[in-house]
Amino acid sequence: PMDIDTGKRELLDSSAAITLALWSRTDVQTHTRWGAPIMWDGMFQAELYDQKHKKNKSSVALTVFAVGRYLDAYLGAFLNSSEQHFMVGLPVKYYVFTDLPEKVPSLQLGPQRSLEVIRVQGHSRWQDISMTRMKTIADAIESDIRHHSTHVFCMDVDQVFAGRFGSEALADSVALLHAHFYRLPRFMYTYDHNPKSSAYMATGDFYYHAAVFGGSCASVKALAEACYLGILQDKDNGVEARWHDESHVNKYFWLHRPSKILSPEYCWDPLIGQRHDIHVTRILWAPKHYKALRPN
Ligand code: 2GW
Ligand code: MN
Repeated sequence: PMDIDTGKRELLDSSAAITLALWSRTDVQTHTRWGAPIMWDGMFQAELYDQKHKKNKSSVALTVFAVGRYLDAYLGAFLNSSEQHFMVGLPVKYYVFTDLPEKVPSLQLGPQRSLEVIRVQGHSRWQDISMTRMKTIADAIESDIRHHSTHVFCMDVDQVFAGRFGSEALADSVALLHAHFYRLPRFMYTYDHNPKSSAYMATGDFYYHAAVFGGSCASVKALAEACYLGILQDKDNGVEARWHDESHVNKYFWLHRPSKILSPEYCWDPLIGQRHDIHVTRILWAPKHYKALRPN
């Protein structure tokens, strides 16, 4: 029943609206109270989004960090699966950030798809590997990405594409519902609750997962810069947010609401098991091997 509103909003920029009202989901929340669609399987026609984005000449950058042992453990499977499923039919440029450029696996890329390897420093604390991504992403968008791509997605490497992750996911500012929290009451969201941290928030709309976020170059750059400044400010104050960069991402999307939200189908943890509202899995979390992979 809520899809009529979603349909109206999408009508502004897409012919997909016509079918949205017909192809609805009634078992899940399909739009936010500020009018952003929440993309669930069955509420859109993929081909219409593809047509629109080809016509608009959309192109997509995908940034991924593979530092230290994460390179051998995850990068090959991430890239191979993304060749099968990520934005197929649109120009895609991968940006692989690593401290081991010579170890990046070579792979056969599809037409209009390219890959650039950019050297970054390793860090002795894993929290810093994760948090300094924000500065690197902001710099790369400014110097390179914005000249080649209209949109950018930033992803964790410890995951594998398993189904279409296509142009329906594109919008000005895109956040992802965390698979472990989407059905939990708000008080259980693990926001940063320390008033001394710049990521502090007492409440929020949803709990978002920092493993996938995206949007236009300008929006993602603004997010990455804001998160990085928050992280620096916390360091000055001798605090660290509860879930590192993810806490800052949640704070940012609370202050700057996303224009599109992806359902947990877009980044599902298979350890959760079967859920009747998860009709497809588009990205799956890879198994974690913390003991072996985390340096400290
Ligand atoms: C991370 C933790 C412990 C030891 C190593 C690393 C590590 C991370 C690393 O050695 N090399 C590396 O390249 N990374 C990158 O950081 C890699 O892209 C990885 O996917 C990302 C985030 O680390 P990850 O995937 O181990 O952390 P998760 O899955 O618990 O991620 C969530 O929480 C993080 C903050 O703690 C981030 O916000 C992340 O975006 C969230 O998905
Ligand atoms: Mn991860």
